[in-house]
Amino acid sequence: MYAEDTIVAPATPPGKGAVAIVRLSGGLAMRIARALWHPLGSAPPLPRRLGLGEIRDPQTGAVVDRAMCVMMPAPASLTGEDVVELHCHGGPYIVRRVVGLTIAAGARMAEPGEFSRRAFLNGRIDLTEAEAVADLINVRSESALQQALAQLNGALAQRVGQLRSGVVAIRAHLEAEIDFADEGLNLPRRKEIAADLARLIDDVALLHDSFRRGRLARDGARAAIVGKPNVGKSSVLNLLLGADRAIVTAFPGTTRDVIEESVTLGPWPLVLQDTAGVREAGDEVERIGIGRALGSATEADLLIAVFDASRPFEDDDARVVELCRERAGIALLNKSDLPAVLSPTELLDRGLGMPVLSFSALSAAGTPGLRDELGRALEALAAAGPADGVAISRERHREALAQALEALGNARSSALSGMPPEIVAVDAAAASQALGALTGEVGGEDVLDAVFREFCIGK
Ligand SMILES: Nc1nc2c(ncn2[C@@H]2O[C@H](COP(=O)(O)OP(=O)(O)OP(=O)(O)O)[C@@H](O)[C@H]2O)c(=O)[nH]1
Ligand SMILES: [Mg+2]
Repeated sequence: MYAEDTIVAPATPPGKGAVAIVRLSGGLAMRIARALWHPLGSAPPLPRRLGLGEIRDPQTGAVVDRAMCVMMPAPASLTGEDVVELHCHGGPYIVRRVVGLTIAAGARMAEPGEFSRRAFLNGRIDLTEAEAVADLINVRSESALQQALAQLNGALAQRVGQLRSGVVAIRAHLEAEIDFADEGLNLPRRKEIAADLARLIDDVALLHDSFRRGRLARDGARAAIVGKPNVGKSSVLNLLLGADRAIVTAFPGTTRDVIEESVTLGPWPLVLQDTAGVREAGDEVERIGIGRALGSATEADLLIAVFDASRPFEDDDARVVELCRERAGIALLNKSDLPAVLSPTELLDRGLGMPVLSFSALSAAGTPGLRDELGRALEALAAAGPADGVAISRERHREALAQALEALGNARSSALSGMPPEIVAVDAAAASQALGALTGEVGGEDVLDAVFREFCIGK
């Protein structure tokens, strides 16, 4: 990839629409635009102002489209380079034709994420802001939107910057020691530095632990619906979805595989998983399905455990109670429209540690209560992390913070055990490096490749 190339790509999705935007960035962008686009009326438009004109094929002079054009000169543009947007009529043929003309005039097709990558390389945005752009486009809920917007506004970058300044202050302290002390750190200084490191470790750990909330806001929590066969798990899924997604029959062992669907609960996205009924017996297919059900239950953030109020408690129910031990979630005592045999008290006596809700998937009785309980459970999951709401949402962020934590921990033990200040400084430098990698201040091409790979062409 050569930054001096002028790149072009449609900025709008393929297909028909009212308007399609073809975007150019690079040193030739303005020249290419002037060769193709001719303003209607007298003067060419001012920078950053839309003007109406015609796009013409420079070879033949034939009009290709009537289109608006906006020129955004460097450096105050999306990418930090000269940027031009041609707002054409939104038909796939027109877009192909206009892109073709720009390429004939010297542009080349952009690679996925190349506009954002250039914005990053030219210092317009940091890596976390670039990731926020990708997140914004994939948003499916209010919580994901707010999280992506905060990150786009630099909330995460600022927090990481603060942590990094903390490390820099400690390093400065150490440098002074290295310059002026000839034998190791003196005791009061050492304790002071260790205390500073301990405070910093707490702050980094808080941000590290916000991953769960960040992921929850971005991707949603997963709730597995578990229970023995025929208790009404698939009926509960269908009820929450408001659609006949899973097959429901009177035969135990109907659901064989994990069925996954997304819903939103207030601001939160929630992925519901209907699973095979857990029991000892069954054929090979059912046993595989039960294996998957148990896997889902282990991985899920929440469990919705379903029991049949019209049937006595059995060994298979006991397995479900066991599955719910120490887990967040809610238990449904389903089929409460039928004469009751199993009571909430008995479930609690049998060792179930979750709130129990009397429910009927048939009559929908208890649905508002279930939604409330799930909402509360999601809020509780989301409560971890810094109080100001800054949260990390990607494995990449978590790894960088884990590395910083490890390095700071090492620095602290070195300081406490009276190691020479140079040794402490090496660990502090590693922590600073890890934090810098998070925002992209430090790092190689491989990090950038990994971040921008998930972008589509035109972003
Ligand atoms: N009376 C009554 N019947 C229900 C209720 N919920 C589900 N059923 C019935 O119970 C039977 C089993 O329902 P499913 O939703 O398929 O149960 P499941 O737990 O998914 O069963 P498996 O997939 O076999 O594990 C069906 O005949 C449903 O119509 C309820 O609240 N009341
Ligand atoms: Mg089922």
